[in-house]
Amino acid sequence: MTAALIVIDVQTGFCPGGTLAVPDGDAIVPGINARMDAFDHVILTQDWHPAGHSSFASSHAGKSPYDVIEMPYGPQVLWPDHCIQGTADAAFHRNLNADRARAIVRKGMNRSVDSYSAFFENDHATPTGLDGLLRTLGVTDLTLVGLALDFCVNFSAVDAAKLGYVVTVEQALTRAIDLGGSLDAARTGMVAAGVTLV
Ligand code: VGL
Ligand code: ZN
Repeated sequence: MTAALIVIDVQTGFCPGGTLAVPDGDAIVPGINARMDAFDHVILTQDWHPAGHSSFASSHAGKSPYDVIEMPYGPQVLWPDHCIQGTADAAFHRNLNADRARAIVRKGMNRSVDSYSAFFENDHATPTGLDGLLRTLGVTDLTLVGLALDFCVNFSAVDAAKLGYVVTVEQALTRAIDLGGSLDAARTGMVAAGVTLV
């Protein structure tokens, strides 16, 4: 058994004061740092959008943040502008121990497709490369933590289970956005996919 800790999007933009702040998002940082030494590998993901990204409400005339639109790949929640490449908002939380990371996987760089999952863009087809990295490292078991539980952690956990990994989400080291029942739906979907929620 080879285990990796996958730390999802623990970035300034998703913490209080950020552009898409998850309530209490920064509270999980010390606990995540403390968990790192228990794993063979630590991987960080980073939401990394170009300005004008299609997931931003500001890119769609007449739309507001949290409206939902139909994209070629399915429904897409529109967000405030967030985590724009190279900005302070996109940086990891300043207290996250990024030095321990074997790799940083960036996602959401394709202007026309959002990417919640660490494994695939929201078209559920375009890979990020993380699966290949984990396989060549011999990783079998994944523990996911980070932000936000009902979006990027959820999509990453479900994809990981579909790819055949043994997947655990440590909920105490996550926080949720909880938009229109998204948290309950995420928990149900993760359990149905075979993810262990602790
Ligand atoms: C996320 C919304 C938009 C996340 C990223 O990290 O959960 N949510 N981009
Ligand atoms: Zn994003």
